[in-house]
Amino acid sequence: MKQTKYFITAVLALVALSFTSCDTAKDKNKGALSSNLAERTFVAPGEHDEFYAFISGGFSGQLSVYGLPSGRLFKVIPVFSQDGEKGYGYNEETKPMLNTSYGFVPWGDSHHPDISQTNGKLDGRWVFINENNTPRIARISLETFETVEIIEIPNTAGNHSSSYVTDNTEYVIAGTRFSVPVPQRDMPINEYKGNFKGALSFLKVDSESGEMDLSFQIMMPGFNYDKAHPGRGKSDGWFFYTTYNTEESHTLLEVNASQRDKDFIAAVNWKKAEEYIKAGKFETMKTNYAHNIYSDETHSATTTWKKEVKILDPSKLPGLVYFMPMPKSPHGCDVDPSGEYIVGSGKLSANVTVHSFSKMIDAIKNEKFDGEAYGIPILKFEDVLAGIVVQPGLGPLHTEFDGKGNAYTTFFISSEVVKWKLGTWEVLDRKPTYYSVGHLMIPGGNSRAPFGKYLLAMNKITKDRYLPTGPEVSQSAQLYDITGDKMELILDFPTVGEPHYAAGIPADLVAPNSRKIFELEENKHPHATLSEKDTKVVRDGNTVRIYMTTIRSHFAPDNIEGIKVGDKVYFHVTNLEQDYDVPHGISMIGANTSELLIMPGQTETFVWEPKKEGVWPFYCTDFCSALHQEMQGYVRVSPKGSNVPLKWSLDDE
Ligand code: RUQ
Ligand code: CUA
Repeated sequence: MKQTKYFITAVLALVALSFTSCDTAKDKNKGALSSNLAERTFVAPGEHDEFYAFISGGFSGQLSVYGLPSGRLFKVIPVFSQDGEKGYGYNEETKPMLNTSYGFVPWGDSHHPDISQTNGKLDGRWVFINENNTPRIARISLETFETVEIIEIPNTAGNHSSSYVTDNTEYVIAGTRFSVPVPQRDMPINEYKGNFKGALSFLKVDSESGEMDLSFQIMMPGFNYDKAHPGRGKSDGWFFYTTYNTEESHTLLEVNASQRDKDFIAAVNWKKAEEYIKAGKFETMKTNYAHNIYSDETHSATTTWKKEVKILDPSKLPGLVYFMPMPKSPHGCDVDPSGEYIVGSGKLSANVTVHSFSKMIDAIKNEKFDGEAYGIPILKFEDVLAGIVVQPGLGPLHTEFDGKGNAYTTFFISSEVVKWKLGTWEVLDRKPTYYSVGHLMIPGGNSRAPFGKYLLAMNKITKDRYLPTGPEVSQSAQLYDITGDKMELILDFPTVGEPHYAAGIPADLVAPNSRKIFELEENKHPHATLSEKDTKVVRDGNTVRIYMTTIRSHFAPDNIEGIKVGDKVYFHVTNLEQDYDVPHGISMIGANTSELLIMPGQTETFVWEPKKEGVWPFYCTDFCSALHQEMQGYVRVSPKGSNVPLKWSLDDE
């Protein structure tokens, strides 16, 4: 009897053992597990993704468009950097988009995309994104998926606490990470303290056109303004900014800006700011900044130089700004969908600290202040504290929300995403990320109505995740299914550049409005050619303008003579196609710019300055039809001073 018992135990143990080893084996080659995961991210051929994800490119300066859950890359939208693929920043039409008060800047550092909202819900009209290095905010149209506006931000350096929108996209904001002398001037660096300033900018967004206008700046003390978030719902009307270096140190910040136990969250009442502006309580400062707008009618961008900005001084304007103490150099500043909780992530703190909007309002009403900084009242930490998530991980950075009462915070140092409960502050789940996660995104996760199905983590370090590609490896994004109690990592995919934040939206809020063509009869480009019979070549001194058209599968004209060395030749090319997905390209040997990629109904221009006599071909760069290879032409270039007459033709006519 005893023996039988032993025998059964032994068998059970063996069975258990074989189960374990079987599980481990499966885990190792990820057989059943990965086919199950693959199903959840698989979008069958011909089917569409459920979400768009707009992922910032960081040092690429661009914004890439991915599908979720597949992780497929659809487009890289050029924003702050030139892009030879699309001619952006190279063709004459889009060059003005990169004008700044520092001159033409061909590169940018793009950080935080945010989708426009109506009543605190994503409305799918525009994406805003900030440029950190040469302070700018861009607006991208979700009809054309093109950058249609870039505005420079004056008095700013390191435009990082940007570019988030209010509940009704009344404003998109920009804030300076580095404080600087305002106005800029020659002065000793070690006189920083008390003299440098931090500008917080409020850009009004036109509710119809989306056009931005720098309404006013709040001139804050010389701290670093790192991240920002608008109030939502009950806290609509406020904006919150994390600060660090409240020590106002100007050197070795890794030590000197980490002295204080607490920095601040700056709470800015922007409705109050509007009142002060209305009441004329501002100063007008002379400045100079570029405002670049691209028109879908002229297919061209123009730069307007703005010369003034309205400045509000918070030390003199009661009720405009309050400081809430927040532990240890906070980075992320995130507001939950109800608008009650303001989450600050102290990079050097072991905890995540959450402040309460209603407590803040009470403390302000009761005037319970704990001193002031440069005339701005400081609230007492305990009076505004909602709760603390105790020791959830190391190096908290950013938090997003699923709309079901949960928050998700990334931890850079401990490489994980931690799910915790709003109100009880308990940690519910944690999952590793590979590796060193920065931002995370839940579609609509910073709005009043998140779509809490997927979470995208954006990692700084990739190491062994993909095949090696030399010393530089791609950054990676990781997708988690967050519909269950526990998060599940279901996909990782490489990203373009190094993403800082992303914005996700259900595809059906965007896809139906996506533009297919530009109407030819609405083309108001000053050098458009609307039919082949209107094509021509015009000389004015050394300047030659070729008014050219494209249609499958030829250029008109395709033979041009009478061009001379030393000429400046403008190719104004109009694509006559009126069908979806039929762009034509054009490239010219010896042109020191990029090709053009011209959408149906659009006109674009490049400049060619021929340096050598001869007969030089041009061709279409976009495989447009079975006869794409036949889509080519010649330009005859004669020596300077030659009298070969100007001539152009198609089929010798
Ligand atoms: S900020 S993680 Cu612009 Cu956090 Cu990048
Ligand atoms: Cu047109 Cu190829």
